[in-house]
Amino acid sequence: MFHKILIANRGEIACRVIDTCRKLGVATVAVFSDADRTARHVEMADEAVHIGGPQPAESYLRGDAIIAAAQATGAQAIHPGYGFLSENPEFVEAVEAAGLTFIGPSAKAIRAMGLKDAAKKLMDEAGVPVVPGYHGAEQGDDLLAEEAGKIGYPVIIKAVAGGGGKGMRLVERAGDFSDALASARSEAKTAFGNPDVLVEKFVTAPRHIEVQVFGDGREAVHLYERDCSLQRRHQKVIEEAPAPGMTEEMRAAMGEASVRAAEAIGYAGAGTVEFIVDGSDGLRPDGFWFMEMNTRLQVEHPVTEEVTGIDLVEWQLRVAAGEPLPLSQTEIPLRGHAFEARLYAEDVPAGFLPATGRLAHLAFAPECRAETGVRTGDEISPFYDPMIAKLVTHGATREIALGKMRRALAGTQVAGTVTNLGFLSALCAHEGFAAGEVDTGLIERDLSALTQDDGPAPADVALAALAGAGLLDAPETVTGFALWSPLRRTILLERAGEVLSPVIEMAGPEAARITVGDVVVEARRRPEGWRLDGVRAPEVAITGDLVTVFTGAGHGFRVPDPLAILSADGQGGDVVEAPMPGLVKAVFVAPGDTVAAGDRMAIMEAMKMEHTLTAPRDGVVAEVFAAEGAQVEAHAALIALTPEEGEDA
Ligand code: MV4
Repeated sequence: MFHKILIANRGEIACRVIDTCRKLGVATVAVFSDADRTARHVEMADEAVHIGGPQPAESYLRGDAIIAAAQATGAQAIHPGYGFLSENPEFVEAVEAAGLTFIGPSAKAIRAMGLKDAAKKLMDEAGVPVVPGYHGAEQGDDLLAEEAGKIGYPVIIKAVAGGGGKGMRLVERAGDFSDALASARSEAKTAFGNPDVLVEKFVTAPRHIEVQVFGDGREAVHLYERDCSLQRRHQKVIEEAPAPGMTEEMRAAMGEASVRAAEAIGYAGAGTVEFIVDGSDGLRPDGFWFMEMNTRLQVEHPVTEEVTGIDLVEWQLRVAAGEPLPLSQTEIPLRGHAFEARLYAEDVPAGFLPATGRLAHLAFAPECRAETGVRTGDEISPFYDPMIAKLVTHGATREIALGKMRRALAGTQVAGTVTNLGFLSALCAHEGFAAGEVDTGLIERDLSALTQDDGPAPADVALAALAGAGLLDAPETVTGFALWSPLRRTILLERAGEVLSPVIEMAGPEAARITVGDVVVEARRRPEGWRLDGVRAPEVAITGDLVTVFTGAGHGFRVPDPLAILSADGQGGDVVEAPMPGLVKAVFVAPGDTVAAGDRMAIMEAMKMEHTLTAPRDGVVAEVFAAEGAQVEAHAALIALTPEEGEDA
């Protein structure tokens, strides 16, 4: 085994590799960009080397700087993680030329699978099922139409240079072929600078099922399948193992085909053989076709680890260090079911746009294995993938593992950025998904229901108001309210560009009525915390001026300083504040009252002296923030006047 390795990656996968290195007694070297100086993977590694600027091209894609870091630190091998340099054959050659070990397949194996067309041909020759189709260089209109007829409709036209769905056209009948061909070609030309297409039999109700393989350079084994059909715009959202509806017969057929694929290219290390599966009529042993092979450890590898009990990173290191495959095919177990949900900082209502922000609070539930590269206080920056964590659950049955995922999602707390947590929860509550009816069209079909955002309920706003008023803590520490008399106070909360103004009316220290719009929420304090309309309040994080209520995907509210709001336009004379901490003895005005400059508005008592607070100018009282009997802090806003008009500078 190696005594020290370098991890040429960042984020959760770098942390994941370091975890296994620790378990194996292998020392670790992290590399980091300017944006990652204090990142979790840097903290976890034994040593860390700075390799450049925040853009990937300036750091994590700089093979030369990474190899130099390995040499300078005495690392014997480089683990590439996924993405970045993981499938770059020139990097593999450079690593080997430097006398180091690349923890992954050979440059030759990566090249064999890198060219999608050549890979299909190779697989066909190795006896791996490939979708029937035409992949020739001749691109004449008539020839392509004739080939489509031979394949049999429906067919799919794909850009040869494509991937990810660009330049793809489904053609249902011969009469539509020439129009579809023209538009696929023009899209391919625009997107890839290459108008060439291929034609394939269209697989209806496609499912994405992939097989984990492991080779030692000569022989290979498989570690069963993962179903990654729950995708949105070719991005995986939830993965699981095993595939719902998989039969022993089909699993054996897919496993054997995948082992043939790996052995055909002398594969070493962890790889994944991706298949497209016809899910229109159950799973059949003759209904799967090779799509491509990924020559790296994949994001979703943990579901395979959960159902096999095998640490795939450990296997990667052992095989790269020259050990034989740790288990033979028949020794590899398959037990229970596992799910992985990808938690992203993204704005779902805005069309799943990547989001950024500082994670003011981050906590995971005990039901899941959370793979993450960030912790509370870290920034989701615009430079990298905005994944916050992968949440992984395992159970004896699919139902149990899914139930654990629902609870894991409900117990996940993220403050400081929007996330796809609500979307993931909606997916896990989807009846079809629960029944195992997964296919690549599920998310698009039910998108509006899955992305419906009801926003916070009145009880959530009420709880945020209590938090904003400093009333979540024990009564002894409460300021601003007398313990014995009903008091009224308006709390300003900002959410999604809107200002909410719930009103709290205290009825002693143990009870409050909170008015949110036209809804009244009854709150009672119990030894274990507040109850709202009889229901135990969810958890709340208070981080600076941000209050996050953890219901659904979490609802964040800014609690602006009333002074800041009211003085934002230079109207500093609008608010009467407490000159010192003390008791509000009397308030003489109410909202709507007209006052003249110098009028007595309230009396405060502090240090056994009375202070009279007067109106700073002529005006109308807008709001009374603290009432008689209230204990207030210095500079607490007590009374606001309606801002004057026509005074814009
Ligand atoms: C297909 C197909 C149906 N029949 N090929 C989409 C992107 C590219 N990687 C391959 N894709 C597809 N190829 C044939 N012959 C349906 C898709 C497809 C898809 C495949 C896997 C996962 C999600 C998908 C979503 C839409 C379409």
